[in-house]
Amino acid sequence: MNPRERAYIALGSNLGEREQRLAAAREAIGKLPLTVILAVSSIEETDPVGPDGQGRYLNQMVLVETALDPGRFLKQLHRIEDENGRVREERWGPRTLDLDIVRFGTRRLRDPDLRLPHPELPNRDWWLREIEELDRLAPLKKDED
Ligand code: PH2
Ligand code: MG
Ligand code: MG
Repeated sequence: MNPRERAYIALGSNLGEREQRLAAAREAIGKLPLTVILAVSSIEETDPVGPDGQGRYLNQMVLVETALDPGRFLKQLHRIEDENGRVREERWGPRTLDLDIVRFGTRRLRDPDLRLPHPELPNRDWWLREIEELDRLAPLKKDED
């Protein structure tokens, strides 16, 4: 088994029953194989970044420990998005559920379908707040990285 790594997963919804979508996502993430949820941030309502005329987002972040690799983890997130009515349309357009890997251990990846850390991390102040909150809720023990 791979060593377990800490991954920060961003949840977002700005279409339909937003709170229910986040709840469904948390539940589905909690059921992923070789994965446990370490902490869950508060939910924050944020102004949409992207095309005009879309609703505000509910955003939240989940910290997990997983032995899945990033590619397999991402596939599982896409499945959860699909099961929650996600339709892939315009970039940064409205969506029922968006699940993004923000950080995955200390990995740096520049694949076309997965970039780590997420390139938007410095531009999204709510992500920075959520990471801070998660690190407070689940501090690293000595000898973990
Ligand atoms: N996600 C996007 C595009 N715009 N805006 C907010 N406020 N929150 C998001 O999660 C978000 C966004 C695509 O990843
Ligand atoms: Mg996103
Ligand atoms: Mg996404």
